[in-house]
Amino acid sequence: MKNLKEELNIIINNTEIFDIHTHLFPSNFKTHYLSGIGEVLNYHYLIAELLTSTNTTPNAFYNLNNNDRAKLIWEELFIKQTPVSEACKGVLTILSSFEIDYSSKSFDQINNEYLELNLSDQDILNRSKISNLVMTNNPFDLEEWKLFEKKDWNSDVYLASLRLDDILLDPNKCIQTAKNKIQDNLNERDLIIKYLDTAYEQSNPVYAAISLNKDQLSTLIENKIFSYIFEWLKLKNLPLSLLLGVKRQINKEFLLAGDGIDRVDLSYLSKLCNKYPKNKFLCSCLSLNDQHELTVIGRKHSNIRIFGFWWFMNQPTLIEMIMNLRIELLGFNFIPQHSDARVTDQLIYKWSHFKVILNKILFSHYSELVLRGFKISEEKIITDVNKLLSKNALDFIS
Ligand code: RAT
Ligand code: ZN
Repeated sequence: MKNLKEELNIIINNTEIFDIHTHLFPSNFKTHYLSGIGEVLNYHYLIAELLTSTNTTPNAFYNLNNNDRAKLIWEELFIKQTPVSEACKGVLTILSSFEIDYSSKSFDQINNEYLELNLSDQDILNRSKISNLVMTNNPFDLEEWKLFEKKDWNSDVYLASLRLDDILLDPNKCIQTAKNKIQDNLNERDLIIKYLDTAYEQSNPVYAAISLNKDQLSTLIENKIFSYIFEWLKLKNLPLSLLLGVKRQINKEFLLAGDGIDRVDLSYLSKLCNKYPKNKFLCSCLSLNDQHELTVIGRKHSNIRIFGFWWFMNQPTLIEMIMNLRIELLGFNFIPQHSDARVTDQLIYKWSHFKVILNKILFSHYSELVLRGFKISEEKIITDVNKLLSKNALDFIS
């Protein structure tokens, strides 16, 4: 085998990725598809940075149109300041990957050069080696759900997931939506289940998902509607993805950029795994505080699979530390990353940044095995990297 680092680099870059959690939509779904450098600059991670590091008020910012927002973010975060945060570096990774020389240029100049690239979503997926990705589909958002009335997009590439947050946040709205659709005299719980059945038939989802704060996690186990949903998920063999530890709107004025972290009690996660041993759970936690316990839970219950570095955890220093911990406790039996991309072009940076860390971490673990006389072959590395970037996720959802 050639130099291990080089070999790893080649294998990681040639392995196809299954991206298990995104907020992307196919390009034909024009009302929801986001792409281009203007949208990349409008990312809520960058909006939060702008609103906390400059004099721009949320009100003034949100009164601008998208183009002017992008312009302001470019001027404030990339020209006046040094764009050193992870979200800022991501923008620079995208521009430099297309060899756009952005130094001393205005947003309009960069935007024009970027538009000339004329990138399709498939161009970006190919470039990032994404074979499939999972969307976030809310069956109670009827505008968004119109996607499934259309047939002009590739449902083998863009896979569906049922996002169920609304059932906890606004059960009455969900019951009403179900009533309108089902038009039957069923009780509330049967209405919801029947509505989910319809949504399932329409979208063929690979999992259902819900994000939870502290209170929502600790009461999910006694939630009436959810006890039926767990049964339904089991019947469908559909995992439930738990996104744990978000506190929505800690600063309401920031809108989508205003969510923060909540302190969850992961003993409730263990209780869920025990109470529903035949249900499958995917799980990602938002706070660094929860990562050690989550990893231990991943060793204690075979019906849970840890995935990704969610949102505030998606920082290189944290990824390196926690991914090492996960490997030390779980071997390669977890799903190391998802992109959470909202703009298709973000796939480029989310995955290329992660691959650098993956390379470094795998190199150090393989080197330790070599020191102990273990033979690392090219085939072994290909198998491991394929597990990490694709197979573990595919196996768990199938
Ligand atoms: O990372 C994000 O973009 C967040 O705003 C959330 O969408 C989060 O990932 C979620 O799925 O709730
Ligand atoms: Zn997300």
